[in-house]
Amino acid sequence: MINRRQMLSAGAATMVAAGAAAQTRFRDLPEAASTDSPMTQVPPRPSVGVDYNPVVTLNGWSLPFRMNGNVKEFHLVAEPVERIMATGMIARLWGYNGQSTGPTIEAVEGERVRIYVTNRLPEHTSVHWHGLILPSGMDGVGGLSHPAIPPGKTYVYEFDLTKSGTFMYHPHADEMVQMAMGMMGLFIVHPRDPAFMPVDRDFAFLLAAYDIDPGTYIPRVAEMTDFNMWTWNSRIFPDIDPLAVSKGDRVRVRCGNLTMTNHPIHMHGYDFQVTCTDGGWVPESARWPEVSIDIPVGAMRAYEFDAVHEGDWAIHCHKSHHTMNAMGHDLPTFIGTDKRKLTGMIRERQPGYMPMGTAGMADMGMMSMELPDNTVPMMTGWGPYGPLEMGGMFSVVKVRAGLAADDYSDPGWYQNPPGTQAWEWTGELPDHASNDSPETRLTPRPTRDNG
Ligand SMILES: [Cu+2]
Repeated sequence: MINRRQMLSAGAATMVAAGAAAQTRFRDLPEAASTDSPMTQVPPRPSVGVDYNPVVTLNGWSLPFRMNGNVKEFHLVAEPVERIMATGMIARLWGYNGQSTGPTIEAVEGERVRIYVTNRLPEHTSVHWHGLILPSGMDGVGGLSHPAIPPGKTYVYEFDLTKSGTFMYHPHADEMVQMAMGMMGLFIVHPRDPAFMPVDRDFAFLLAAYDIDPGTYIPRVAEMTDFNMWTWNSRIFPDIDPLAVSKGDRVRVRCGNLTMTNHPIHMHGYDFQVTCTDGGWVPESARWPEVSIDIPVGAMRAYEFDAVHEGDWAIHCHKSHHTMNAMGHDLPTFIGTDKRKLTGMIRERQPGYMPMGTAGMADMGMMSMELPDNTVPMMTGWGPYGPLEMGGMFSVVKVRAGLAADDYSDPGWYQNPPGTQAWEWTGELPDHASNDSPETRLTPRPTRDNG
């Protein structure tokens, strides 16, 4: 393997072939691909190396690679980036290759990878390959595994991918600041046997939380708990792309959590099973059905389902303040109050003032309030029938018949077949039962009158 002196000199000079098994042709750095687009970029199937069905990173992309002999080479660049979190909101973050979150690294079980990491940050960094089994010196804990990568330098990580699965990467140097600034990415290792756990669509995203005050651009990096931007791949609803699925597809959704709290991800319309964690594949006998899957801090979960139910199905974090965008939490509750007198007094000074929150907070989703620069409404997003009153960690799984295999574009809103949508009742209402007693009551068995 690489010794420390080689590691330190790898930035300026080219790497000497590391390890007996590695064959190299190129002696220069692989090109560092970059993108300034926050849109989902569906990766092409690999044209060299072992074939696999690429992962689709929501509002993200996969890092191009080159085969250097039998080694798959990548070039990650840690650098300041601008991320459009949603229309009207830019975050000045740190990321990789032009974006936060960073590009997804995809490779195949059994391959050797060589990952060049160039540090264009103003401070040192490192890359920890979360969940991967590798030599201690490649583990990326600055100061423990190797010296942290100084600004301007390039280090090389090289290891064999001993198992397939769902992993991620992030710095392990000034970790609190660098992750609060958006430094993270997915690392997917496909099985060498294409017949093992095949799926038709394979989606992936990382949960990341930021604290960006309205009107500002840079996250408050010392925040511990009170975040206001709950993102998937550093995007917030309504600008998280939908998950377009063709009816009948076998679908996998992979999700990793690099925030400071857990996120119960709930998907409507289906039950599903967790098939993979960052520890490996879950044996079939150990899986159980779920409709919400809690993603613990610093963990990954992948679940699978057969897309047999057509429709538009919400997928979201079930902590309801995580499906909100920037909001003040110090709001008094006005539900049930009569603000008419107060409204009159305020309107004397500010004509057109509208009281809000007296019937709930849904009116905030209906109104277009004047906002400071560079922020987004707390709840937003419109569906075909009105405001969704959602932000943050929310998207829609859109299952449609007959989508082409490589078509991930938004198919628009689902047209519910006649007779399959809730409707307004305008007839006479039957009596409704009511109960003001706190005591447990046994419900009588239904009486049958059909003989
Ligand atoms: Cu959440």
